[in-house]
Amino acid sequence: MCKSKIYTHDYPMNTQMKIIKAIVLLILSITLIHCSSEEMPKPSFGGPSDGDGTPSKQYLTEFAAFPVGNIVSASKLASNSEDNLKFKEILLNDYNSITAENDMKMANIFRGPDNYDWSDGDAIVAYAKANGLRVHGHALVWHSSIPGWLTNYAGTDEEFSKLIENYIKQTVAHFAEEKDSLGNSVVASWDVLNEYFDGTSVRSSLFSQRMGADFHKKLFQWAREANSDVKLFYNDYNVIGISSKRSAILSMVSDFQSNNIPIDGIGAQVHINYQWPTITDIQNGFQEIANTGLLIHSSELDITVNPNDDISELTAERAISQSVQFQRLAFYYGEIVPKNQQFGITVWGFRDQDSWIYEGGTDWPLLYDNNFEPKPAYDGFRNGLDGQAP
Ligand code: 9MR
Repeated sequence: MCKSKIYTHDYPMNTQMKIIKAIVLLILSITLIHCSSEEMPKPSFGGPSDGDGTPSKQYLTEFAAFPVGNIVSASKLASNSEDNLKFKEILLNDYNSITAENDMKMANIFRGPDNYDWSDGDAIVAYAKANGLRVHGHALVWHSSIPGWLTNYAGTDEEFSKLIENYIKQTVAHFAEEKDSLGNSVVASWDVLNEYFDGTSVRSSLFSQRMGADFHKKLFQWAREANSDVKLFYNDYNVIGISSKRSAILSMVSDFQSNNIPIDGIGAQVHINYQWPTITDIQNGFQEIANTGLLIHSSELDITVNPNDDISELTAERAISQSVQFQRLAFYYGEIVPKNQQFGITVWGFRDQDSWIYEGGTDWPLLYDNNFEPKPAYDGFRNGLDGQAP
C-alpha cells in the first residue's frame, strides 16, 4: 500500500496540503477578524480565540476537565531522534498523565525470585516528575505478561504465591517512593489486575491455577498493604461494549465492596471500532460502572476503522466516522461519569503506525497520522473533551 495515500482527501500533510492548509487558515483568520464574536466560526485546530487572535485553549488537556493520558516507553523518552523529539513535544503539550505501554509489566520487571528490575519504570517516573505528569502503573498481574522463569517455576504453589505477594508489595512500595511537589506519589495508581475475565467467566491462568480461587482478592490486599494511598484499579476490555462482561465485572466489584477488599477504580479499556459500541452502549456502559461509586478510567483508547477489512486506505468518510466515535467517547465520559470519579482518559498510542493494532498498515486507530499530524479523530476527541455533544 502506498503510505502517502493513507488519507484520500485532507491528509497526510504533504507539502501541497500544507500550502492548502496555510491558505485555509489565512482565510479563516481574515474571517475571524471580520466576524462578531457570536458568529465566530470555530477554528479547526485550537479553541476559541481570547480576542487578540491567540486561542485561549489549544491543547487537549486544556479542553478536558479531567486528566488526559497517553502511553510512553523509557527508550522513547530517552531518545532524541527527530521522531521521538516530536513525540515528546506532543506528549508535553497534549497530555498530563502517562502509562508505560510495556515497561512496568511483570514480564519486564520480575527477573527472578525476589529479583526486580525497576529501571525502565524509574526512568519514566523521573521524566514524569520533571515534567509534572501523573503516572498510572500498568499492570501488576496480567496473564499475558509473565516472565518465562515464573511460568516454569518448580516450587510449590505456596512458594509461588509468596513470590507474587513479594513482587506486588515490593513493586508498589518502590514506585510509591517518588513524590511530586505536593508530596503525592508520582505513580498515583496501578492496574492491579488486568483481564481476569474471559467473557463472563474467570479466565484460567497461571495465577488461578497456582494460587486458588481467591487470588484476585489477595492481589488487591497485598497492593493496599504496600501503600495506603495508591489508587487500585481493575482493568479489562469490552467493559463498555458487552453488557454481560460488564455484569460479571460489576458482580466482582460488588463482592469486593461487601467484603472490604480494597478497590478504588475500574479501568474500562476502550479498544473499540468506528461503529461499535453504539451511543446507547457507551451511555449505559459509563453509567453502570459509575454507579459503583469508584473512579472510572477510560483506559487504552483506540478506535479501529477497518475491522472488516473493507478499505485499503483511510478514506475521508471513515476518518470522519472515527472522529465522531472519539468525540462520543470523550463527551459521554465527561457527561455521565461524576466529576469526582473522573480518573481520566488514556489514549493507547500516538501515531497510527505505533499502535499495537496497526497491523502492517491496514488500520489507523489513533489521533495522529504517521507524520504526527492530527487527524480528524483528534478534532473529534478534542471537541468531546470540550463538552461538545457529537
Ligand atoms: O500495546 C501493547 C503491546 O505493545 C504489547 O506487545 C502487548 C503485550 O504486552 O500489550 C499491548 O498492550 C495491551 C495492554 O497492556 C493490556 N490490554 C491490551 C493491550 C493491547 O494488547
